[in-house]
Amino acid sequence: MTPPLLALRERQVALVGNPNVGKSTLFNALTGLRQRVANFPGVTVDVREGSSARPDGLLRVFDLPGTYSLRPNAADEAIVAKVLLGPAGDSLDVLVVVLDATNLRRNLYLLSEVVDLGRPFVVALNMADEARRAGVSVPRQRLQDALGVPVVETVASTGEGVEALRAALDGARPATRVWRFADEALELQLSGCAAANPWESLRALDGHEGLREQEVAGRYAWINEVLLGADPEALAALRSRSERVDRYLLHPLLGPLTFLLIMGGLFQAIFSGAGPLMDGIEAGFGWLGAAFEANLGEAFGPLATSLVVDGVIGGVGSVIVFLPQILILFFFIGLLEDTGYMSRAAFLVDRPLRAVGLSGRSFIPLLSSFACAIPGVMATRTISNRFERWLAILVAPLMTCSARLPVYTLLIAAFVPDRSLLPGVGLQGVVMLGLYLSGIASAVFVAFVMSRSRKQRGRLLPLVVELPPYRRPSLLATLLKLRVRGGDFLKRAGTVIFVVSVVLWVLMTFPRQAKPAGMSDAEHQALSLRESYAGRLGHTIEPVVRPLGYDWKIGVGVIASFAAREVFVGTMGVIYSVGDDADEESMDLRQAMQNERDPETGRKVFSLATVFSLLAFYVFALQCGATVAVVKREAKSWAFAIGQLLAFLALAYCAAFVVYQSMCALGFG
Ligand SMILES: Nc1nc2c(ncn2[C@@H]2O[C@H](COP(=O)(O)OP(=O)(O)OP(=O)(O)O)[C@@H](O)[C@H]2O)c(=O)[nH]1
Ligand SMILES: [Mg+2]
Repeated sequence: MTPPLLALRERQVALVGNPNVGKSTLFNALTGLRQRVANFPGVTVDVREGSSARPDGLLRVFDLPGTYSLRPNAADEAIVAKVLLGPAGDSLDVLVVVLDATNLRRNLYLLSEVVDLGRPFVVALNMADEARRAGVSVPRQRLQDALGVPVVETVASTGEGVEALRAALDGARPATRVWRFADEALELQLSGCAAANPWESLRALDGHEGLREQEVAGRYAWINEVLLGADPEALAALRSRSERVDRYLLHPLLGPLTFLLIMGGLFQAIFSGAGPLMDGIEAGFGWLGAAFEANLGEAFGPLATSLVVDGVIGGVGSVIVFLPQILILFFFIGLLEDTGYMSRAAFLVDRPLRAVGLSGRSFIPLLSSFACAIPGVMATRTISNRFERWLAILVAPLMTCSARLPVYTLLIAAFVPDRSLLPGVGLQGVVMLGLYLSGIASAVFVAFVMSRSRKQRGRLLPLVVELPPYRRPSLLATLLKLRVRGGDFLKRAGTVIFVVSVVLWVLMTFPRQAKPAGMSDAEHQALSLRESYAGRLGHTIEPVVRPLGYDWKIGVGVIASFAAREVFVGTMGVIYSVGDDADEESMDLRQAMQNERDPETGRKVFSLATVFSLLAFYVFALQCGATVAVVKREAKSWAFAIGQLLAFLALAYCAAFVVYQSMCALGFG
């Protein structure tokens, strides 16, 4: 190999610090990437890598989960210890210890541990803006003198001080141990120990009585020394603003009420806010299909035209229509995350969750699952109790993820009357809220049953929820987050849903049926569909789905949606465009579904009972390969992942069956 003309200096840098101090924000500022950040502890649970190339060299940056100590309590903290203390740590050139300048007393503890590792480091005093606003005097100089390494004030969210920090990396060096044992004998032993660094020396002393307590006391004595003269009152002033707000938001009565109002508002917004945009996108795809057919239909021939118009535009388009809703959902979740309200909600639900074997610690993983179960399951790494973590992984997929939103919306918009119950409260929004609540209720139920069935219940540690101060969300940051998530959604539509749509089109189009003389176009269409591969498959499974009120077409849609839930919508899009009577005016998907009739009985296929049976199925079914894979990884067990998949499938089937049969009995069949 020829050596590069200009050998770039490469440095590996890891960001270490307490949870919620702004490590990921700093990571984003350094690398230009978009790691997830939010105003609550435990957002990052994995090591993320990014790099930034500059004329002076390449910076490879690692964003780590937050931790209070290098002696881990939970899986996410263990990752930090593993990286820093393991072989991976040896390749790190610089540790950037990120401190929250408004909360130094607690933050300095971890710093005192990192110093003991004997590695080169620098310190970022982040949240400098909040410290200034609160009038806290940050002992930057004193810290720098005590450690002998650069200490730089930063505001990661605006980028202030980030350049200075980058420049300061050159000054990184190891520091000598900063704290002392009060007990002289211990101190003598520790300093006499020949291990490579103080951290290992401490390990060598393990087993000494009272060692841990003495160590902690020694570290805090140093912290108090550094903080001498810093003004704790000002910090209290900063916190008190949040506490005033919390008097309402954590009130035993007003708190839960506000929580429900916020959630209710969200669903209302999803419906009323997204409508016009969705209509626009729908019209756009309709126009696109028609334009393709009119201009290129001749050149492509009927088969290829059908593939493009019915398969691709019909399938992918009908899913992309839901982009505005997904964006509204994520916009709201983003606001909740960035303000700091999430931790309050965790606090509110801690008590009730304890009754079912969970705790406030499970709240954020479960709430994240409303966006998607995958980050939700990963976020369970912050839960230190093994059984609770296991329970949270088990029920996370019951939370209504955004992939269900298109299915719910399509069915609700088409079949639930758009009636207003109270001023500003629509029936459709209420049904949507009900579906979300059903998911929650079933999760609570499953957790309850599982925690009761366990003979020896694990002791749940008391919840020390950390309530971050309320922060004003930045509109720009929220929009950037939206771009990432909207991009993910479109990527799914462009890959999974695209492929499944094309495959379905093929299954619905072949084998081709010759048109017997005298048969009308519409009859030929129906015959082709019935005799296609999909049609035959659908008819084979029909006996299984009949008791749930589904015809073979719905059955095909449900099966296809095991690839991804949104595929159901795409399938309906393809089925009803392929099956569209050629001579009929093309109509939108909702109308097509409303008008669909059983060819034998002439009854509407989508009765209310069928619609709600479908909704019930989607509340419970775990139709997501990616979730199964992540559950397997996090629970470290295929049996768990497959068992969960099958159990939820059985649950979904039973729920749909009960809903359909009882609604039929009530006359909604
Ligand atoms: N005012 C202010 N807010 C900041 C600053 N840096 C980060 N934030 C905000 O603080 C919150 C936490 O930021 P994150 O980057 O997610 O923190 P983290 O350290 O990665 O947190 P974990 O991943 O949970 O350990 C977010 O709401 C950020 O927008 C800062 O310098 N000033
Ligand atoms: Mg983070």
